[in-house]
Amino acid sequence: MIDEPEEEWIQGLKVRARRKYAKRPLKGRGRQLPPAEGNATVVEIFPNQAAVVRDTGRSRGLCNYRMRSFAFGGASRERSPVCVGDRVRVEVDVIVGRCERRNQLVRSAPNSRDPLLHAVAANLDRLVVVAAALDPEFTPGIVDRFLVAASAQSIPAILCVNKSDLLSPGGERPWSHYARAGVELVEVSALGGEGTDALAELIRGKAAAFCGHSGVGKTSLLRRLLGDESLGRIGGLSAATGMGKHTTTGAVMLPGPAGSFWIDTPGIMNFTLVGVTRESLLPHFPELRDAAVRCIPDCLHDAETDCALRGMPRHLSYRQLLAAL
Ligand SMILES: Nc1nc2c(ncn2[C@@H]2O[C@H](COP(=O)(O)OP(=O)(O)OP(=O)(O)O)[C@@H](O)[C@H]2O)c(=O)[nH]1
Ligand SMILES: [Mg+2]
Ligand SMILES: [Zn+2]
Repeated sequence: MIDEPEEEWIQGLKVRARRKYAKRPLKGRGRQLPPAEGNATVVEIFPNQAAVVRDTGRSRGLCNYRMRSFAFGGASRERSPVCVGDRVRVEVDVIVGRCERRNQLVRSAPNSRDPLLHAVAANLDRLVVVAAALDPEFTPGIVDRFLVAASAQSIPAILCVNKSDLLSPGGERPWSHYARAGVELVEVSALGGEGTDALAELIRGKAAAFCGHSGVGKTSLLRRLLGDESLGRIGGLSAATGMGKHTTTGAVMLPGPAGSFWIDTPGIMNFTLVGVTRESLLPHFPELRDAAVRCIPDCLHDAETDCALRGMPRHLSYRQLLAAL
């Protein structure tokens, strides 16, 4: 067989190429810096470069990374050495190290066999889960997934229902039960400005990321909150699917009032639930956890007909996540 060695040779090349470019920590090099050593915050990522804002000023500057000084997340390879919200150490326009993260939101890549860890944002004080009242339709499953991702990283979440202008008076509000479950809930309209002052107050002075499906109005909201009509790009909805068009393509951190840093993110389907197992899922639904103490012995709170959680608003979301874990 003559083509076998050739194939091996090609495979060898591929393996070597993969080894060369795989972003694994080099032995003995790379460690995450303690937070006190950071002197800048990453605000946007570009290929091989990052925009940062230094602690000494508020203007953006572009930096390269010194690849070899980075520590990467253990066994998994990372898509980029830093993400938006990262605290870094900058020396003469070069990022020489990344500080330990307080928390991070990692995007899931369900179709990839050897997924790269893709952190969307790190070091957040709040996660603003944006949904639309209509156009696109309010989908509780995805909202709950975002809320669980935030809870698993100990990031207090706010559920922000946008496009309240599209609601008819007295119309149904399939999100009203979230307030009863203890979730901070605001109804806003980026279009008319209703409710946006209340939202601004909740995230004033904080690092807050806006996440949610494409087309729910994250960029429109940030334009309104920051009073900057030129910020980012706004997309319509696809006439064919009624869904957003993935207008925002990368996360970007925008300086706001009183030292706020607000992050616009691309419309993504969901975040990976890092560290959440079937056994540890329930506490991320506090109202279900509380009801579960009244439940039948050894109940999995899944399909059991006598389960005390049956009929509660988020039980279906819980069961869907349970099945996916
Ligand atoms: N009626 C109404 N439409 C809105 C409102 N906010 C945003 N829109 C519209 O919704 C569409 C999507 O807005 P974007 O701000 O681009 O949505 P996004 O969440 O940033 O979308 P991606 O960047 O794709 O994730 C645009 O056509 C906006 O004009 C609102 O409060 N009311
Ligand atoms: Mg956008
Ligand atoms: Zn039960």
